[in-house]
Amino acid sequence: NLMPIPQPKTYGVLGNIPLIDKDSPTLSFCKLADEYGPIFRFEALGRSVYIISGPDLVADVCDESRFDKAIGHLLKVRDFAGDGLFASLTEEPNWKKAHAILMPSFSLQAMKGYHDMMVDIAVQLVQKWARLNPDESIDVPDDMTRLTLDTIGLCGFNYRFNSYYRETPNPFIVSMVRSLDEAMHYGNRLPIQNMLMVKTKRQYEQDIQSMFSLVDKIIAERKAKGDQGETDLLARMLTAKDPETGQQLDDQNIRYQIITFLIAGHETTSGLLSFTIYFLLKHPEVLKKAYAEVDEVLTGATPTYEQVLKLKYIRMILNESLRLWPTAPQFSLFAKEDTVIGGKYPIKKGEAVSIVLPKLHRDKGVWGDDAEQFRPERFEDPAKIPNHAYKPFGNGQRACIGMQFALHEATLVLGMILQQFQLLDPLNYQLKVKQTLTLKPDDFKIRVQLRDRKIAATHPDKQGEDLAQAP
Ligand code: FDE
Repeated sequence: NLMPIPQPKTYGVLGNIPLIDKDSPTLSFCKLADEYGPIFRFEALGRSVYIISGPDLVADVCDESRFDKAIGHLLKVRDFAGDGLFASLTEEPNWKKAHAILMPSFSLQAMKGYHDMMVDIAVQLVQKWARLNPDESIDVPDDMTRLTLDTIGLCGFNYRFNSYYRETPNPFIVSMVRSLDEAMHYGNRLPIQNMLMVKTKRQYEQDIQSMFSLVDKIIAERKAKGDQGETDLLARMLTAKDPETGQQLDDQNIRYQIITFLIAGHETTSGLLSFTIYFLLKHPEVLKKAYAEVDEVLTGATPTYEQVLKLKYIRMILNESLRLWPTAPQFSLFAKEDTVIGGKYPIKKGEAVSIVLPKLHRDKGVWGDDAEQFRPERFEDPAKIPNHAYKPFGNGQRACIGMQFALHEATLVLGMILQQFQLLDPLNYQLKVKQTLTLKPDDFKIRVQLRDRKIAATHPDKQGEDLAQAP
């Protein structure tokens, strides 16, 4: 009862490449899935991958005894993220070591230690918005990227990117975004095309060097300063030992981890916040409930750690936003042995599958006929969440280590925004999704109005001030 796996039509050596929009591969895969179903074969320049979006198939490939994370699509990213957590194979020694060393830094408990730093950066966003003139609009993804970059910089390495003090993105980010973009496009070009793109290649190499030099400087400065009781990720990476081997991370790996956290920790979370604001703008009934919760829970000038945990409805809104627009929209696995999935599709040892989340997350069979609708109430009862049709943070041991971090940060920031502002949509924004490696609403602008003009936000709060002056 084995079934052949369908494949769209091919174009010579290019295989199926002409069928996808190179600037937005995931959305192209979703469209192809409408046509070819929950599994189809995709061929590109002699490589092939099965694109999967059906819940029963996903349940099978998420069985860690049969499948493990694949990195074929991340080979270029390894030029700058090396064998850091995100781009390494599970069997590489540095994955296991870094995973063991860094897990405690990302536990729910550990968020308590980051909370004040997250507030410090969120206050900067709120103050910027509070000081805008009524006719000035906000580029939401831009300001969210400032926020998430500055947050991971401060919590991770006690480094201030100070993105709210600059008009254009930090040069580090320009390099990072350009390298990621090149890494995404590289694999879909013919080798001869890549060879001819001399300028692009030179720029790419320069970008990587400039990322390395900033990060190496951060590491060297910390080492020179010596241990002064810092509790950030960097301190942990420099001192903690892997409980199993007793070994520490080496300097090159620490560099890769820092770049990894900057990549993984900022684009994804800023996309999440941007899509969420979009959904709130377009769903007044949800927004009303969100205001009610925020007004009940957030009683002080800035939220406490405990208050953030009480913002249950905000959490549900974020979950629902990650369902419809999972900002890390795809992840890949390979078969450890020959196997069969969904009871009928044969996958050979070493073959790769890739899960397209936006399609999986809208499966009507699992989510119901209103699967396309934004309805946070779906997440009311955690027991009712269909786990194999909801994977915004990936799967198993290779799932997102930053999940608690991203959710605490996003809940906190949304809470603070709603506490202070009325959201306005004077341009009646129509969603256009843009893909880099992650998804974001493109060219998304809003306006805001202070809900209460005498609010604390216009006066820097004491706590924020103290932090800003901390050594
Ligand atoms: C990871 C991750 C994932 C998986 C991928 C694969 O498998 O390939 C996913 C899906 C994700 N992640 C998602 C997400 C979303 C959001 C919002 C986030 N994410 C966020 C964040 C933050 C931070 C810091 C992070 N994140 C990080 C990370 C890392 C490091 C990783 C890797 C892990 C391992 O070990 O592998 C991830 N993340 Fe995330």
